[in-house]
Amino acid sequence: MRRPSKRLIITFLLCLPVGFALSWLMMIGLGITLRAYGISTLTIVAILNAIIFIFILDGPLNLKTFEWPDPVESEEEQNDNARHFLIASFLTVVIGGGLALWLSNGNFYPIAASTQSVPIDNLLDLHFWVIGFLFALVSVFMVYSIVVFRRRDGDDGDGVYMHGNAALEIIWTVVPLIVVFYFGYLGVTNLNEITAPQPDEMVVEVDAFQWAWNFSYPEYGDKKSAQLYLPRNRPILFKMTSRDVLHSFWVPEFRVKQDIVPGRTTELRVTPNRDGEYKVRCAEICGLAHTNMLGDVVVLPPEEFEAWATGQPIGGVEVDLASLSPPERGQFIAQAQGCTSCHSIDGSQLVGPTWLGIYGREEELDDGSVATVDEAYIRESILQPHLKLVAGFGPVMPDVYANILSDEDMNDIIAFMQSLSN
Ligand code: HEC
Ligand SMILES: [Cu+2]
Repeated sequence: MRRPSKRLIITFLLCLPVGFALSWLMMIGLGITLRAYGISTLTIVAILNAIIFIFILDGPLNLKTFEWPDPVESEEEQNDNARHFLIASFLTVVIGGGLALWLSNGNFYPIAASTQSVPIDNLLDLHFWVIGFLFALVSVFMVYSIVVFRRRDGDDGDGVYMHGNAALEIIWTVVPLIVVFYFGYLGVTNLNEITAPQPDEMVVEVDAFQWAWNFSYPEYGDKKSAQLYLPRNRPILFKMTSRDVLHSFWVPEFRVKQDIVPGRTTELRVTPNRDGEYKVRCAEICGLAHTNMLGDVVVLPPEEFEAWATGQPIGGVEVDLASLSPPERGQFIAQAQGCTSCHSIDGSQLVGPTWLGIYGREEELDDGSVATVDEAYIRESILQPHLKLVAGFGPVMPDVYANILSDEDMNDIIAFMQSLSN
């Protein structure tokens, strides 16, 4: 085995600080904090980087023998090349810039309704600039070459054989490296910004299940709701749990998104800053009716939210339940609670049995017995959904309504079902 030369050892020592700097940047870029991985990991990565560095310096680049190539073209050819290069560069800038402007101003995003949207949208706009430029760089030079340097009639010659271009290779390695690190840095600082705890946060508990959402407000005596009402400009801390499988909480207008994992409480911070009605949707495919896992999100001025949270009517947003007839109220509650994403009211087959003609129906159960659908049966089906299963259906109805629906709610739902059987 050859002993390492003195030059190699000196280069290695010189490379170490560079390796350290590079590794540190890399870790920031990947969002890994030193706190989590410690200085020893950094050292190992730094030494690896230094070794890679030496291989580059000592190998293909071989600094000792590196020389800039002499131009082989005639002056006329050089002028010609410069002209082509200029035209293609000009087209790249124009097309890339145009594309970036169009992408970042083209109204491709939903309305921004939270303070967290601002840094996220800015970052995305920045990406569009890089994407526009890269797209133009590749496609303009390619299309230009295909068109301008195409084979003419009678041209049977071969192309010039070129073997590498060290200067170009260094540039197209170093420039993207810096860009990627810079974006990594932006990503970490943005993530820190949008997940930082805020003063005066209101906790809203999110209970996700196949296939609906429930929200409760510990600050308001554990008020529960199937729709997410939020006050404008108050930082919200969502504490989210799942009853069954993986779900993901996503209101596109708020931009941020967070998985909900059974057995764990995950957190998400949002400060809604724009009144309006939005939808929360599940962004993790979670079973048959995943696409129906939608909930209403209503952002209100603080006074109106206060009214809602303390059980008073709020102007124009919520239906005044008291003014409705029992079947109308039942329909409203069934929709608000997500029952109708599994139970159709028109006879079509969804995840659960249709409610058309349900009242008084002779229902065959999966143990072979037959039950008549009456008030007691319906109550039992809602309060203990898995006690008796309708033949042909699995135990997928969420076992959650016992502490959400009041006795009156259930009476209204029963009245609604009766109205579907006349
Ligand atoms: C995730 C889907 C799902 C949701 C949401 C759901 N159910 Fe069900 N439901 C089912 C399935 C599946 C069955 C049949 C199996 C069984 O009996 O549990 C069922 C059965 C029933 C039955 C018995 C039906 C029959 O024909 O015998 C009633 C009554 C009922 N659900 C009421 C409700 C009400 C009220 C709500 C809302 C508060 C609701 N369900 C929400 C899936 C769902
Ligand atoms: Cu889901």
